[in-house]
Amino acid sequence: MMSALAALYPDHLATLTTAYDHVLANHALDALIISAGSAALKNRFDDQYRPLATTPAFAHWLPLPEPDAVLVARAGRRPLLIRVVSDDYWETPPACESDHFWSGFEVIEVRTATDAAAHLPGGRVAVIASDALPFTAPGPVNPPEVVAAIHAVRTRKTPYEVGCLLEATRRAMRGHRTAAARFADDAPGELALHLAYLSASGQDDAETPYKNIVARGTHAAVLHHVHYAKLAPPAGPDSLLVDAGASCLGYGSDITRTWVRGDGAAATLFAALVAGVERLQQELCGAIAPGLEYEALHDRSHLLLGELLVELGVGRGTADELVARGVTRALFPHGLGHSLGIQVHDVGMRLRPPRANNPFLRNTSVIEAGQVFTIEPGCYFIDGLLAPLRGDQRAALLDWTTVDALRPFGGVRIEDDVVVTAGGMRNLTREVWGEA
Ligand SMILES: [Mn+2]
Repeated sequence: MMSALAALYPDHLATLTTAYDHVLANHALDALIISAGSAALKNRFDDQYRPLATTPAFAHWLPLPEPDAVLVARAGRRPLLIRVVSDDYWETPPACESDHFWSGFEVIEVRTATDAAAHLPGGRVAVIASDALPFTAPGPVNPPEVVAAIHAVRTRKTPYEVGCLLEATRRAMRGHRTAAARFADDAPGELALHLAYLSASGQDDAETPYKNIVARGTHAAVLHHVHYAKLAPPAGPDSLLVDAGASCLGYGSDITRTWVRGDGAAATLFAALVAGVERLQQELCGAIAPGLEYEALHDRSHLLLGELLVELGVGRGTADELVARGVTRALFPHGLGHSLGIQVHDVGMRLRPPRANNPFLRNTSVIEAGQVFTIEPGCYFIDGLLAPLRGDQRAALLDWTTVDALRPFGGVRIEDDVVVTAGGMRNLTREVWGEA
């Protein structure tokens, strides 16, 4: 796997060098200085540090998780990497998973973070940094127009980046399969399921691209449920929602699956809801094509959910009515998806705000080949969002007996990661699911 990624890396580096050369030329710069970031104290009274969260622009160039490293992108020249190599007998930076990238850089080693300053170029430079620099910046820090330009570069993934995301997907899928099997088998508490996921996907908690969401029953109605119950709930009909990814060389996958246990009318209906959301999720994936507005796909997901609710007897009236009167938005209050890459909510694809009725939509771009994003429709029974509907004229648009029967299951979300191609899309998640 690593050798296949290593083979793709030179082209990634060449693409990035060319793209940065354009950014430098367009902004009258000779060089861009990108700081990897420093380890941050947990709080000012503590002497423990959080793990380094590498500046994403740095991670775009190379997967080196080293505090205080500095990358210098220079017009028409090989990039320069300044490393801080000290004799620290307390700790070492995490080992790199692969060493395929070294030959792409001119490397200088210094003893302290402040020593890096002596090797920085002067002249027309700008600095990209996610926190305080250990030296005086030789140019403006994070000028917005330059930040926007390098974010735009990140929206078109290279084959190397897609390869990293595919491997991150494989790792996550091992975790998802294991969590699903444990749920079907002895159904332990959320904490045990989370730990089983970490073990099967081969990562420590701090290495996951985002905090795993592991939610059973009503907890699945908490969109970001990360405070895991330590005990299993009492036996009975039950659901499990796992929204979890894995990392590979700085890139993260983001996958959600929902499972049901038990029989009986309510569990059977919830299983039909899960199957229905999965079906509409697949229909949305199939509709992806360059030139389409992502927000149009989001709007379409509401119409499809409206149809599903009517079909299952949860909704009354027509799908159009359920959408127009905000019922689907009470049941599915988040965005259809977001850009994915080095950051789980990656940059550059929300250049304009969404319409007012899609306030949490993180992707408002026109779909283009090379983009990677998630498609993650859901349907949840969230008391705080249902209460206003129960209390006004819209109450007639839901079958409340059915809603109350489904409430103990919390909700469903199905999420895949897709790469846009010239003719449509490649679904990394389903591809890996099919490999097993
Ligand atoms: Mn997501």
